[in-house]
Amino acid sequence: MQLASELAQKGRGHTWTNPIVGAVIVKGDKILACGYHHQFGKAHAEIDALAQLADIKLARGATMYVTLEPCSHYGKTPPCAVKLTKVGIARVVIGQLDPNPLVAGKGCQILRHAGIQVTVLQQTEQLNPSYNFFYRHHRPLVTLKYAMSLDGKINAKTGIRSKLTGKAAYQDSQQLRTQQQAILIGEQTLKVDNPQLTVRTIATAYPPLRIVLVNDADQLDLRQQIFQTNEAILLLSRRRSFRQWPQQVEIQSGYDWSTKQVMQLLYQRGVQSLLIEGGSRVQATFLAAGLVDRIIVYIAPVIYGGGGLPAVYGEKALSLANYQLVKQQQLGNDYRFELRRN
Ligand code: AOF
Ligand code: ZN
Repeated sequence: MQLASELAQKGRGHTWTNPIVGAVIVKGDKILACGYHHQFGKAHAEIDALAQLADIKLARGATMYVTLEPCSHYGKTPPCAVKLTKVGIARVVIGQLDPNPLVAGKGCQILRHAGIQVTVLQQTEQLNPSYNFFYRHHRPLVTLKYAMSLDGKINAKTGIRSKLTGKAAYQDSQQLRTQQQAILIGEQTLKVDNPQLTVRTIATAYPPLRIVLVNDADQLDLRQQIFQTNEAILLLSRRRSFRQWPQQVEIQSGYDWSTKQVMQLLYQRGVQSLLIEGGSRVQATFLAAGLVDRIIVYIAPVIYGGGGLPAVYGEKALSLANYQLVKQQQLGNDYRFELRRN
């Protein structure tokens, strides 16, 4: 299973909206074949492993270790569970059950029904945290990320962009973006920071969808940097929009866009992970709504003193009692803290 998990990792970044999955075929103490899910729409890990066998007859009586329950449905590909019964696999060891309701236990049923011995371990959940979260909670896994000064400010003066952190933290935040299917910011951050919200330093097959929450989209300045790149943008505007938008922009207007509405929309679209990147009020709103699952904070060794906005700016104090500090590290001259909800 350890080897199957390592194989699964090779597909990381190429399989969305599908999970990463690895599979190993074993007989006695011999490894006969290894496989993984290479890319969305392509063969599943089980089928990839079977294809690596020198002869398909070798599958008869063999054991397959697979990091996720074999599928039971006709999707982009036919059901793997059925295939395993046909080639005569004798035993399947499964890393985790598939939370996707299309499968969810039905894969195991098909295998057991055909007389295959099935063992389910709970060892591979950490391979696909947002995939699992999405199907269990019916919303994306939400990460909040911000950089702040030693005195908890995001800028030196309200209304200006301040460069807080160094190169290593920048590279780390680019890496973080590659793992997200969507990035969300508020209107103030769009205006003040004028960000691109793209992944620039790392090649990525699926650039995150860029989401901006605004009051009146028709008042936005189309010269802002976000509109100068081709990656998809989703504008969620409270006021109705009548404007002609550039082709990479999708507009949804005429709703309040409560945090709940945003989550519902993203769930409907199959967005499994969301990164919130500012500003202070948006962050406070999502935190207060109990919708933040991970918090990543970079702390830069500066003190802004009087001016500037606090990193989280809401009405009331928020308890982080059910969060745990899972990682702390130094990145250049900055510090990075990561908290997760229990
Ligand atoms: C994968 N790769 O190795 C396994 C998957 O549309 P399809 O046919 O590709 O089906 C996607 C679903 O199949 C996926 O959500 C998951 O439930 C199941 N298993 N998917 O992409 C794999 N084993
Ligand atoms: Zn499958």
